[in-house]
Amino acid sequence: MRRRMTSCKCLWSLVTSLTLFVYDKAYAQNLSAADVGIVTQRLAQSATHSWEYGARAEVLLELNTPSYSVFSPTSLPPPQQIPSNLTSSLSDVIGIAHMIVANRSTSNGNITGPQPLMSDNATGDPASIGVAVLLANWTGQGAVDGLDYAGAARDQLEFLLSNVSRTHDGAISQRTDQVQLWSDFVYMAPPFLAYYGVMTGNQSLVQEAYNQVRLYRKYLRDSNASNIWKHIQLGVYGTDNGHWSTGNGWAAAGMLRVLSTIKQSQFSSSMMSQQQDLADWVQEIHDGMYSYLDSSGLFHNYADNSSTFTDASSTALLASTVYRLSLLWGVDKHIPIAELCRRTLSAPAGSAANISTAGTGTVSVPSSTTTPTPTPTASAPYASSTATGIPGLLHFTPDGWLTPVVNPYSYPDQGQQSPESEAFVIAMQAAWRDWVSNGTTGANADANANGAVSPLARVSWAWIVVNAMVVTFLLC
Ligand SMILES: *[C@@H]1O[C@H](CO)[C@@H](O)[C@H](O)[C@H]1NC(C)=O
Ligand SMILES: *[C@@H]1O[C@H](CO)[C@@H](O)[C@H](O)[C@H]1NC(C)=O
Ligand SMILES: *[C@@H]1O[C@H](CO)[C@@H](O)[C@H](O)[C@H]1NC(C)=O
Ligand SMILES: *[C@@H]1O[C@H](CO)[C@@H](O)[C@H](O)[C@H]1NC(C)=O
Ligand SMILES: *[C@@H]1O[C@H](CO)[C@@H](O)[C@H](O)[C@H]1NC(C)=O
Ligand SMILES: *[C@@H]1O[C@H](CO)[C@@H](O)[C@H](O)[C@H]1NC(C)=O
Ligand SMILES: *[C@@H]1O[C@H](CO)[C@@H](O)[C@H](O)[C@H]1NC(C)=O
Ligand SMILES: *[C@@H]1O[C@H](CO)[C@@H](O)[C@H](O)[C@H]1NC(C)=O
Ligand SMILES: *[C@@H]1O[C@H](CO)[C@@H](O)[C@H](O)[C@H]1NC(C)=O
Ligand SMILES: *[C@@H]1O[C@H](CO)[C@@H](O)[C@H](O)[C@H]1NC(C)=O
Ligand SMILES: *[C@@H]1O[C@H](CO)[C@@H](O)[C@H](O)[C@H]1NC(C)=O
Ligand SMILES: CC(=O)N[C@H]1CO[C@H](CO)[C@@H](O)[C@@H]1O
Repeated sequence: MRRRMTSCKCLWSLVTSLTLFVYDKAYAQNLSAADVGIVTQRLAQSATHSWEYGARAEVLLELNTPSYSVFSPTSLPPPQQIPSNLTSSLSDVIGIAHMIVANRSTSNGNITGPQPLMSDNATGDPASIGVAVLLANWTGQGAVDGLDYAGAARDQLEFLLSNVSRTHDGAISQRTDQVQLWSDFVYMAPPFLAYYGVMTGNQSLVQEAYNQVRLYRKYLRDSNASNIWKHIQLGVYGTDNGHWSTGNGWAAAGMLRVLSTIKQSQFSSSMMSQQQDLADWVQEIHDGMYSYLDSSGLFHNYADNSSTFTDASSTALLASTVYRLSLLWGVDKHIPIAELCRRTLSAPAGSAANISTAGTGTVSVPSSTTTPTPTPTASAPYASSTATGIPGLLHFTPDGWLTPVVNPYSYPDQGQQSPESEAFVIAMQAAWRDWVSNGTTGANADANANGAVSPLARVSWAWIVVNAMVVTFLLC
């Protein structure tokens, strides 16, 4: 009797821990703080281009100092006096602004007057660093290091508004040598224009941010391809009529930044229709993009061209925008599919993802193996992790690079180590964390006509767990 009790207890705890393990692995997948710490390190080591600095500054705010990100539900501008418990987490972002402003004269050949924050043939890209520069000005960094952050931001603004060529209807070119529009621009320049307008109380700049988005959508949206955006239009060379997935992600993410900047600003109540448009245009991209998602849980590099390789980079960026749209505008339609994408990107090696069949999408570890419980090599918090790799994850290399990814310097080609993809992982993780802490709204949204699936066999798993427990109970 005594022995029987003991073995029953054993069996009971085995069954519960096994089922909880399976449940956890299948449905509670997320990157650990140590994993994100490694990704953060890879980004810090590799970001050297203007837009990489800009994206890095933005995602560091979102991850480590969310109250200073435009996605904070608090009003903009943020407090001028940085609370003492935030100086440390803000220091990397202020450091980026410092390094860029200290070097901009050298970078631009010692010219004075209107100029980008760093020399670049892409006109919009340096402006992406402008939000960090405006923040450095606003929080009084100039009094500490003697740099003129406001002047640097003003020169960048004037350069964009006055020096760069435009289309006849006013869209600012993304190139210096010809008038050409790239979907990427929407993340780079409009969020800076909007933030500048809010910081200086200049509503026409906020309106200009909106106008640029509206014009870019006018030229790039493809009504022949479910309204997703073409990559590059106009110009005498370099047009790309394809629907680059990362470009659609940049566009959605940029629109959300503008939307949130307006929403949290003094202009919120007088710019309601602009906010509604921006939210609608983000959803329009989601509706189109997710209808093309590959059954592996990743987008193809060109969303609607299944002969192009699958790309985890755009998959991460777009997932981040789904959580943000839910948080900002209560649109939960694509939450279940974004959750499948996020779980796929966070899954242990050996996992199988298949999201092809409506209602039965899964991301699960193979039940036949006893292996790969990923054991991160460090447990330190995000910024100070000293680990060197992420072993055992399906979509990361052992040293922490997201894979497979597009080459960020040659967009038709597959790449190896993409700094921007590391930023997108952080954006996804931060947005997901905020969405979780706000109550995971939409997690149970129903399947919809665009291929989204309900968050799976949650019910079936509950069924298995309950059965296992009942059987064990009866046996005992
Ligand atoms: C910083 O301190 C304030 C109180 O002064 C507190 O409300 C806030 O949660 C703290 N933030 C962090 C990140 O510790
Ligand atoms: C400063 O700009 C120069 C010229 O563009 C560049 O070679 C150098 O790497 C930059 N320095 C830093 C710290 O970015
Ligand atoms: C810019 O100024 C620095 C320091 O005065 C000088 O070393 C450098 O040669 C100048 N660059 C150009 C392009 O004139
Ligand atoms: C801009 O383009 C020209 C011509 O292709 C190239 O020589 C130059 O290095 C580019 N400048 C930057 C900052 O990328
Ligand atoms: C810079 O910050 C000051 C407050 O310290 C603010 O009054 C000014 O408008 C800011 N300038 C810009 C360009 O944001
Ligand atoms: C910007 O435009 C002004 C006015 O036309 C011109 O003087 C200046 O050289 C231009 N600056 C750059 C960096 O192109
Ligand atoms: C807003 O900014 C634009 C561009 O710098 C400027 O021309 C305009 O005078 C500003 N408006 C106000 C009210 O400051
Ligand atoms: C859609 O296709 C039609 C017919 O080929 C073409 O005339 C039109 O320009 C296309 N629209 C876009 C946005 O490419
Ligand atoms: C997912 O399942 C569908 C239908 O069973 C199959 O055609 C597809 O190849 C599978 N995809 C993956 C990535 O396993
Ligand atoms: C799809 O991609 C393949 C591989 O890059 C390319 O050869 C083909 O032209 C593309 N198809 C379309 C319709 O763009
Ligand atoms: C959290 O959700 C509520 C509605 O459920 C919403 O009003 C609020 O703005 C959300 N919080 C954030 C951070 O967006
Ligand atoms: C926000 C959240 O749920 N984070 C979890 C991610 O996974 C780790 C385990 O790897 C948990 O400890 C976290 O709580």
